[in-house]
Amino acid sequence: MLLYVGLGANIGDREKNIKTAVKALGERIGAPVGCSSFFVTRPVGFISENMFLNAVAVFETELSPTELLAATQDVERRMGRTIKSAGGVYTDRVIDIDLLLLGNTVVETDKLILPHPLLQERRFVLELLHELAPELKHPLRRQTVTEMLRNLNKADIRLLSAEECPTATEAVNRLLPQLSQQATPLTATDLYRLVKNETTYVYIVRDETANICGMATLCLCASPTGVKAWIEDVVVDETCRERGYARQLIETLKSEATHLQAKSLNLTSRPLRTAANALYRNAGFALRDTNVYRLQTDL
Ligand code: PH2
Ligand code: MG
Ligand code: MG
Repeated sequence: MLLYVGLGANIGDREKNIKTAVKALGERIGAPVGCSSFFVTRPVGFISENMFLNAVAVFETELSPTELLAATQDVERRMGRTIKSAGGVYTDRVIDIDLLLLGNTVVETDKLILPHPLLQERRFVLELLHELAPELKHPLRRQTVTEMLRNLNKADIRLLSAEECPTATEAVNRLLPQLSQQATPLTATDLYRLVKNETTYVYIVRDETANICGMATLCLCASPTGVKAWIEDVVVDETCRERGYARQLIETLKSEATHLQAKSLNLTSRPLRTAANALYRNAGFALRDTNVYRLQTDL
């Protein structure tokens, strides 16, 4: 049966640790038949300055779930993994070996759960599993790895509330330089004033771990010919690209503008921003045949 194993290390020679573990497992449980690339990932679920190196490997094995657990734990111990977790809190580790999937096996004891119960929530597992087996099905959820990854890529997009301003300021200030080199940092009070402004709506994008990784602003502009909505300051953090967040953000803004009864939804984008422009066109925005004038001062 095919066994998918998640490997992680965040101290020592991380690459060597993972390679040693794959080799040791191969000798104990059966031949390795594939290994993903190695990814550097931020620690998830605990705070540490030591980044992880993660990989997923697949083995052909005849062993039972219990035998597999004993084998992986033995390899971890031999490699110097002493503490599993301190009082339920994750700790730095030279190696962590997790049993992810064993064919269609479903097991639930107090020692072992298969498939791995957090599989569908962990990007550092799904992205790597996706390299090896995009169409592999989760025996209980009946979803493929591609589908689980798509679920993970669903951004949480909501209006920024006044209460969130103090904690969101730092993240917003990380995004601003990606919008414009001239952008000056905001204080929590600046952000609070924006949020309190009745014609300004600040939307925040959060990933699956609730990290702020994007934003956009909808500005309502009322005039005698109706309310026009303008999209301003669309940005998705460079570390979170290729997850479709920008597209989801624009779709949210479209539906919000409709709810706010705006007569039109407008945005400007420089011609050289080809990726952004393609995204806007795909979202139904058309280039307007109009001249845009801007006063040549520092106003
Ligand atoms: N493993 C954990 C907890 N957090 N974060 C990353 N990035 N990679 C891991 O392998 C990992 C983690 C518990 O096993
Ligand atoms: Mg783990
Ligand atoms: Mg583990």
